[in-house]
Amino acid sequence: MPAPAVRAPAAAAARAGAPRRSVVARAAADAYEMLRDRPWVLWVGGGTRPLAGPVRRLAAAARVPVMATPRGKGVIAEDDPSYLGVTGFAGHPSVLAYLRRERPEYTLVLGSSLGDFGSGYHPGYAPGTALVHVDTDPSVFGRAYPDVKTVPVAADAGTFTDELTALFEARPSAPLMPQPDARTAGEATGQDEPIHPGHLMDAVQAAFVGRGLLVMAETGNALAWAINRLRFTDPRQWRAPSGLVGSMGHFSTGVVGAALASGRRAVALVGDGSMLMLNEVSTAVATGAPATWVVLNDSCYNMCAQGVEVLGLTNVDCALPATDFAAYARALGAAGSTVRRPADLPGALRAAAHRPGPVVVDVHVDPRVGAPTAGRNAGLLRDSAGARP
Ligand SMILES: Cc1ncc(C[n+]2csc(CCOP(=O)(O)OP(=O)(O)O)c2C)c(N)n1
Repeated sequence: MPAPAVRAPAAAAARAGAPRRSVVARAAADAYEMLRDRPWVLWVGGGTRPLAGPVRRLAAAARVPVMATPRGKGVIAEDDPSYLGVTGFAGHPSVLAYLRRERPEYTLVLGSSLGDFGSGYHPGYAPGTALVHVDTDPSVFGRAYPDVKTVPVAADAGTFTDELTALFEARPSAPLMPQPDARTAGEATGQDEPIHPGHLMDAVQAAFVGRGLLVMAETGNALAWAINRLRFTDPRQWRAPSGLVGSMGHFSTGVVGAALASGRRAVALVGDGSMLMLNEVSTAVATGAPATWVVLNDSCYNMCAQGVEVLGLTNVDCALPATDFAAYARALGAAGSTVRRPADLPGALRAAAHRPGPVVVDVHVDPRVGAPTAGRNAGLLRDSAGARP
């Protein structure tokens, strides 16, 4: 069947502000006509974190594969067969491979501005015909992919999703895209010392993820490893900074507020540089907050060290003095433990999960292992010649 022409957006739907439900319904009907018998994928971002239920219903009704930005992890359960993987910063190369192979004509974007963090502006995420981009902020339309047709829908993602789902549920269609490949678990890590950061993430997954706890990862290699390696089935259990410019110190402090607000243990995965820059261990001791810091201790601002090496820059000093964060924690009145051997990780993390107050787990990780930021660094090289939004 020939592809339908890309329609102009319902004019009223492209207006700023909150359009009436009937206007959103019309925009959803237009999108349905566009998507119903063409190959397409769904791309969800952090804005859909409160909409996991409706987004999952849409994905099931439309039988469409779903990819997520780093902040959208868990909106579709990361073990769901329809899940493609993570896009953008520290995302999965398997997503790009799938899109290259299957060539969707359309991509429906919900809850993401498709910024540097979510897309890296990688051309491989762009569909063949058009992006259907739903956002309450019209300034995001066309920004990431100015050369790709965008059908803008200025609407609340939740309302739009419900309207579109109802249409797909009324007329179930056959899947038009093949099921994603099973995502590989990531590079094998072994039991060597110092600890492979991927191995640490596997231990974090086993100790903390899926137990109703909030896990947050700080800017730096901790963030890259967490995005790439951890698998969430609930977006409420995962927080990433809201942009690549996320400030160090964001979660090494914020974990205390998160623990106090939720009344449950919150876990921050942080670099030693972040921990030295800013932390609130003392506040956690004062308040009894059940906060956990898992420190990726590599005596280095390693995201910078690995980045400048790829970019061919020299004379950038990223080294940090060795620091004993377990001793530091104890000096402040918190519990602290040091882990150097992979075999000791599960026990140390389990103990941290069950202690009542603040805990710092100081994990000596191997600084030589490249973080999964090759795509990001390649993007920096690719874009260095041209202006980006
Ligand atoms: C306040 C602040 N300063 C500088 C940066 C730039 N920056 C991003 S990651 C990073 C290095 C992080 O080092 P560390 O916390 O030790 O983590 P690692 O990458 O070594 O795991 C720096 C300096 C930033 N994001 N925020």
